[in-house]
Amino acid sequence: MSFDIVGDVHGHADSLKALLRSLDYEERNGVWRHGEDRRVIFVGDLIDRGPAQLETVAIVRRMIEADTARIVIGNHEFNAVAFATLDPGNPGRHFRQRKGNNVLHHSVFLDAVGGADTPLHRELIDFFRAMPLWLDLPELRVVHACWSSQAMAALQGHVDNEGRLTDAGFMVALSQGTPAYEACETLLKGPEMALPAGIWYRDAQGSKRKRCRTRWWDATANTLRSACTEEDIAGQLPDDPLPPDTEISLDDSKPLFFGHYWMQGVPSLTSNKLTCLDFSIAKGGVLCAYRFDGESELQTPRLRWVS
Ligand SMILES: [Mn+2]
Repeated sequence: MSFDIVGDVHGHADSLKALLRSLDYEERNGVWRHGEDRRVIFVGDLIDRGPAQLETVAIVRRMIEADTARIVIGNHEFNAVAFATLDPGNPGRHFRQRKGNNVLHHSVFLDAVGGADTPLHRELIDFFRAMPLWLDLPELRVVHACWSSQAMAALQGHVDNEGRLTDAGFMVALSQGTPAYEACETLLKGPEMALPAGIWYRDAQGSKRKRCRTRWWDATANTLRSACTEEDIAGQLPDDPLPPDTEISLDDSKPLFFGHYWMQGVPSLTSNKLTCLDFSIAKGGVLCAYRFDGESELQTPRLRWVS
């Protein structure tokens, strides 16, 4: 089976259509499909930020229904489910509270569906809930942010045998502080580490952060300095070993594709075993795909992209 794995789309439907065209897909009877036996796999984060979120979701949904595409859930779809789901432990409140930045960052999507809790909103939330957390196919693996067998083990009993959270599983996984919640954070946002006392930075939203994402995909990144994804502060960090609870045992026994990390510049492979496909279409970058035909070592010319 051959696949074209597509990075975070974030509402950029025109770029998605251009990318599909460049990969020799065409739209027939409302569904994008390839003439030969190829399917798309999306790494999640279809929504938020971009201008055509509903069209993006509609394209992907029709492809999934026609079995010309598959998907894993991104943190933005997971957050959308949390925003739409009442927390029985806090009567009247949703798991993701409907205030402040939670509303601001989601407002284009909410406006597009006609507001929170409208029939279209509920319908798309059901679509998001049916997305698996990961895909483990015979030839390759896909996850939104980080492949972690520890996180997957922590979700045992909460997911079905296709990696989808069950209804009961969602109620646990949406509850902050549970092992299932932490496991979803790792899979969908990637592992983080605490910074040493006194070191902090401001994230893209201007918030003060005392934790940073780690370069979990690099087996040699085993010190605070080498593991920190924030280039601006990495140089201030000591070359001390990572705290043991931040370690993720890297498993690259099959080709692995992920998104989420807002990579910059001309797309390149993360390594010849695994690669990030998020090249920041929503921040002036490109929408990137990898054309996979069963090879066990990834090849740079198989990266394709459109701006
Ligand atoms: Mn993401």
